[in-house]
Amino acid sequence: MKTSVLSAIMVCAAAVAVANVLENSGFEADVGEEDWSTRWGNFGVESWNNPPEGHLAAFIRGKWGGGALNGGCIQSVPVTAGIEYELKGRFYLDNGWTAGTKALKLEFFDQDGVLVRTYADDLTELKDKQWVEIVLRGKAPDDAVRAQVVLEADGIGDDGVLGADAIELLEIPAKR
Ligand SMILES: [Ca+2]
Repeated sequence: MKTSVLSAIMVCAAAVAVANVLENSGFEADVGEEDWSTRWGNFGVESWNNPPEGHLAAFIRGKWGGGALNGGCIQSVPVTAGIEYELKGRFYLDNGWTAGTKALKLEFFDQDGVLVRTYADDLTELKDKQWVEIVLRGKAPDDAVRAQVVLEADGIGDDGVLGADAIELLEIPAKR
């Protein structure tokens, strides 16, 4: 009897356990090799616009802030094949920030480093001067060993910023 009660508790715990596998999800620590290892263009971490998590958020500035036509960041993490993942974050834009293309992506790679599946949201639901939650889900293919979380923009206009905070990659437990 004792054993069965314990088993039931463990099953319940497993069913609700949703672990974020990203490091420095809210950009509160200095970004570096251990977390957002790849950063480019007009990317920076700032305290602007009342970040929804902590005191800092990531921003891709318009051309005014760096001069580049692009910007972004990538974090790479190991994943478990066959498991459903949920990528979510809070995003913001203001002062007429525009880009030719912009996206939040979840890219799965096999052991040879070959991209085997991409899930993406093109961030069309963003609203001026508001932090909006974006969520996308994708299953890690059977041959996936790593994933990249990518925030990117290209063809950036002169003004404004795109903000990002609380970017989490959650392992969704299989239904029992
Ligand atoms: Ca933050």
